[in-house]
Amino acid sequence: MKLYSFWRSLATFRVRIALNLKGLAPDDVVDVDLIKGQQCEPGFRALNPQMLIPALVADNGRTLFQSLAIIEYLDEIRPNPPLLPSEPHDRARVRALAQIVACDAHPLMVPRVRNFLERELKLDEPTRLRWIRHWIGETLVALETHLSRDPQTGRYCHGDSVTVADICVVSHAVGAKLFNVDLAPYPTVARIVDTCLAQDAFARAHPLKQPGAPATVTH
Ligand SMILES: N[C@@H](CCC(=O)N[C@@H](CS)C(=O)NCC(=O)O)C(=O)O
Repeated sequence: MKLYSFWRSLATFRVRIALNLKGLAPDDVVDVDLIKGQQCEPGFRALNPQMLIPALVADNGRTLFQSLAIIEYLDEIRPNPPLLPSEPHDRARVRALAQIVACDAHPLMVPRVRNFLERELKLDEPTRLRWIRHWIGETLVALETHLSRDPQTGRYCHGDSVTVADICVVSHAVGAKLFNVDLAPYPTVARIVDTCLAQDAFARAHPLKQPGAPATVTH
């Protein structure tokens, strides 16, 4: 397997966590520098016309894209430990929590959106940061409300086993920290995130642990 990755990419962070949980290691990790705009270069564009990472070239040579699709693929080829519960209603809840992050929140803070706010709409940096922190906060409120009131929340987002919901919630919380958003007002989210990040599979996948990452980030 070959993973196209960048230290700061939260979507690739999700895939790295899933690979670690499954005990899978890509043979090759190719750096796509999002700050330099390498995702838009012809070579990568040919691989993923959407010009986004992650992309995963599977052992059969076929290219997979979209983090949630890649994670479900990994779950299907390597079913243990499972990243989705077995009962349909539970699966829907886990997928819904994951999609709050991956489908609704994350797209509002990716480089292409931030670049558009800066270059086309001419928004200054404080205003762009306000945009990002607003959507991070709205998402944390939604996650905290769902997780704190639902008896199905356990040690993790759903019961006492890690699921794709935890992978996504951790990616959002780590993104929040990169943008200096305090998690203290969201105690259930913070507890689950701390529990996950205490595990090697999550900790090793952290953006700041990847090659090329700076020691600290302010936003
Ligand atoms: N929904 C996609 C999002 C992928 C995505 O937006 N990736 C970001 C990095 S986290 C990216 O490659 N951005 C490049 C850009 O915005 O130009 C997924 O979950 O894989």
